[in-house]
Amino acid sequence: MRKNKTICVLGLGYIGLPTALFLAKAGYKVIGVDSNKNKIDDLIKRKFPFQEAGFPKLFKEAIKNLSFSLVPEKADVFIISVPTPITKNRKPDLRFVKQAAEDINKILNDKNLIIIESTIPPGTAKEIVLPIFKKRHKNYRIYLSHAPERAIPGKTLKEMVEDDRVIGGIDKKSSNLTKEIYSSFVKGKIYLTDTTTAEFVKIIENTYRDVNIAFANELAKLCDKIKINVWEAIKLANLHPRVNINLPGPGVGGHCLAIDPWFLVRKDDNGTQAIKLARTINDSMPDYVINLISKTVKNIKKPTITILGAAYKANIDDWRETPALKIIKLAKKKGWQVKIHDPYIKNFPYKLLNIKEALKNSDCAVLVTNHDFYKEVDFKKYAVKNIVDTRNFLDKNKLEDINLIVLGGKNNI
Ligand code: SAJ
Repeated sequence: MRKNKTICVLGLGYIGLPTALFLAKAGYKVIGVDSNKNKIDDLIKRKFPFQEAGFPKLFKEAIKNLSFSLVPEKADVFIISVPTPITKNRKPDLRFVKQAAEDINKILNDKNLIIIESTIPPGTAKEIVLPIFKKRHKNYRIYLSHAPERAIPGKTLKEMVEDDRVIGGIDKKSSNLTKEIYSSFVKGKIYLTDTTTAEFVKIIENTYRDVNIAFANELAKLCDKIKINVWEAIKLANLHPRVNINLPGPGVGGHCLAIDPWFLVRKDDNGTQAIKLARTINDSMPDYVINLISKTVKNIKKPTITILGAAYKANIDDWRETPALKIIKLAKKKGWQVKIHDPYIKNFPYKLLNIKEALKNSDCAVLVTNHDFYKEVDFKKYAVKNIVDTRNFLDKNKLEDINLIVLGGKNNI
């Protein structure tokens, strides 16, 4: 049965590519589509655009049912997995989703199923995407659904298989057809609903986390003022059976938490005060980190600081929306010299140095990303005088004689 179906996956990013691989491994004939020629050329040569444990093995298992193309080809099922960024004014930018729908439209057949994986504002499938198909193919029976993923970068392959999923179709048949496709590799439960609810659920999951982290960041600033340690306070509060506060940090990065809440805000600007405020608090953290660094370098004329970790979170090479970029820009604006190190990132807008060069003659090392790599660094060997630890990550016992400021620790203000 599966072998008779062809699935065309549009957008081979962090989710589209593994989805294509899982479906090909399950026996579907899969065409992976991306407009980036270099990416397609690399994939044909089996070079992966990002690092994830298990990728080469999965690729090997999938390859016999897999082909790559720069443009969509005729298929039974189309999966749209393209980016949905926000504009400068923080409005949803649905350009890529609309383009994907237009591209599919040119080759669409009666009774095809279109699945939107990309995170989209509530109402998009029904109000924006469906009319694109209906306009051109008035007499077609079109099946359409939203099947958002929940996998967390760093554990993508594991979570794509194990997580429960929510699928919303424009009708029951669309939901059921989509469930059948995903059941080929998802071991978690699959819950069915309508498209707008599925769109909403995906976004409120990320917004919940963003608001929770904003609360933690606000507590960190407060603890600096009243001179207690926020990390200890949160740990103790979380012992309560119904309290689960996230951790503070240098700000919220990644393509999800920093973006998706705006999709809700733009549905009702006045009715989403808590969500908006959370975004503002999280966006303010790089400035707060700069203030902490300033305390350590205030007597130095043109200080040199070292950014440790440019990825948006630990042990991955993804730097989309990373708070490190904002910290670098703010530091440069102050006239500081900035050196940057990251053990995973290959290409970054600024030059990356090895750890020795990065820490040489540095006035302050700033731990931005809690990569395990930094646990092993001997800061004394590199004669580091000041450290700002924005994640409460470094082992204090190894840092005696170094002036250490922990975000949300005591005595910072
Ligand atoms: N962060 C904190 N404090 C915390 C947790 C995270 O400051 O306690 C920061 C991280 O350092 C990072 C940012 O938040 O900069 C986001 O990281 P994350 O690990 O919270 O989430 P993402 O963006 O990698 O993945 C999220 C996940 N969503 C939820 O956990 C609700 C993932 O399950 C989604 O699939 C993914 O978004 C997505 O693609 O939407």
